Amino acid sequence: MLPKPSKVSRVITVLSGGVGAARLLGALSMVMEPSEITAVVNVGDDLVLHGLTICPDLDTITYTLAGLNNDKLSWGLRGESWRVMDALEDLGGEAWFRLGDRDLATHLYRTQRLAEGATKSDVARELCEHWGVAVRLLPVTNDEVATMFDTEVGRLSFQEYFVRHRHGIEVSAISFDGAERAVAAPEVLDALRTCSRIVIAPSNPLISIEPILQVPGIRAILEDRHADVVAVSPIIAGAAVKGPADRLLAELGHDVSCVGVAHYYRGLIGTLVIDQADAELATAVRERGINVHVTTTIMSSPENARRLGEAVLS
Ligand code: FO1
Repeated sequence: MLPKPSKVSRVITVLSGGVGAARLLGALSMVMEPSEITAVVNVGDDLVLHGLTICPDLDTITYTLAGLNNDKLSWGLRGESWRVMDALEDLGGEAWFRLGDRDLATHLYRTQRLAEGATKSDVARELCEHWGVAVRLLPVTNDEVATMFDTEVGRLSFQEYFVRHRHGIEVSAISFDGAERAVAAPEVLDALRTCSRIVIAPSNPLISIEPILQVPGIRAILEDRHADVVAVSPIIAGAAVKGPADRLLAELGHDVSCVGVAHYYRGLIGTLVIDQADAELATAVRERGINVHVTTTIMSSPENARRLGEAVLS
């Protein structure tokens, strides 16, 4: 009798937040077939504002892979105008979370489709098809998961902390409302079980990756497959490339280094990709039973991005 065909395919699955993940997915698309990449995307930053459902991480990735992202802001669309927000501000409306005129069309479209009974997964697929994005984007769940911050000024939603307070206030705890009841979206668990490699993007471990891990079933798959899991450290030389990862790690008692990242992901990863600037920390990571790959992890040029993509696949 012939042996059963292996279920493992060549595809890779990337646990993804916003900007760092978008860049890594772009880098991976340079070195492998984009259609063989699945991104499982955080929805803990999502919000409903002006009656519109906004999914920042899904949109940042879609816009970036479509070549439409606003490089200057690192969110939203390039060539954007702000007439609606300016008019809203003029009326005294809520304008702290800036939605560009063209970006608004995405949120109008999503909200209409959700009202018709579509899911966030459906909308992500439709937007990718529209803009020719071949990477498969899967929101981790179609249920509501809200990342919440206990802070010195009270309990805040993600965007209140991140945008309204410019992530400049002290955080004492982070929680994920709804996560324990959430059901992984169609294809998510299957993608994680059957891919040849799972990658954790250089996104914020505490607020971009953790809400994905909190959805029932996901952490267990990573634990089971940890030898096949590669993470890219978002901390380089003791600082975050972007955003508040360094500040939050320190405030919540974690070591602000790639060793701290290795410790945070203990039991979940087999390999950590760290930056050359942290080469001397490789031994400390290895002592935690994790393989280390040292390379340039800042994707500041297409050559660097390609090298990181190759490192993640090697
Ligand atoms: N970030 C800001 O700093 N200010 C904003 O006004 C803002 C608006 C915004 C609108 C749509 C969108 O998809 C993202 C937006 N972001 C904005 C980025 C977002 O707050 C964060 O970068 C992510 O949630 C963190 O990954």
